[in-house]
Amino acid sequence: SHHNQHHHNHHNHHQLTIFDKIINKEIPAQIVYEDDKCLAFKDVSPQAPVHILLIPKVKDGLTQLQKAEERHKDILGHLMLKVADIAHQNNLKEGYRVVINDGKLGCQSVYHLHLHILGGTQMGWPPG
Ligand code: DGP
Repeated sequence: SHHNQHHHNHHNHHQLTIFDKIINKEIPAQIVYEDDKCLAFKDVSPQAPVHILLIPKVKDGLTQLQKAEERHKDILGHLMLKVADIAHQNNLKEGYRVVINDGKLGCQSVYHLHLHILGGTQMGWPPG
């Protein structure tokens, strides 16, 4: 039923995701930037010549952007401010795309907030 599906998703959103294993170095990833608060690594299924995911190391309920609350302001600001550094380090000097897929209709598949940084080619619009 719709109710059960909702309950199922709600439950999943509080569980660990594959990104926790990447943060904990339990599975390998091509890490391009790391500090005490965040981690950036190459997407395993790149949708552009450069496709990097940028994530907070501590999820703290930030399964997706629409769950953001006041307490997340610092980490959200930190992520936003790191995008340009990471993009420039990966030679995206003439521009790039930053995407957050939020929820089912946004095509989100991993419920640990992440920014996609895409580039290395002319991006299209609308994204579809
Ligand atoms: P989204 O659909 O917005 O939730 O994006 C999740 C992205 O995570 C998707 O582009 C593929 C990527 N991804 C999933 N599993 C792994 C993994 O194990 N390693 C890496 N590097 N990326 C992954």
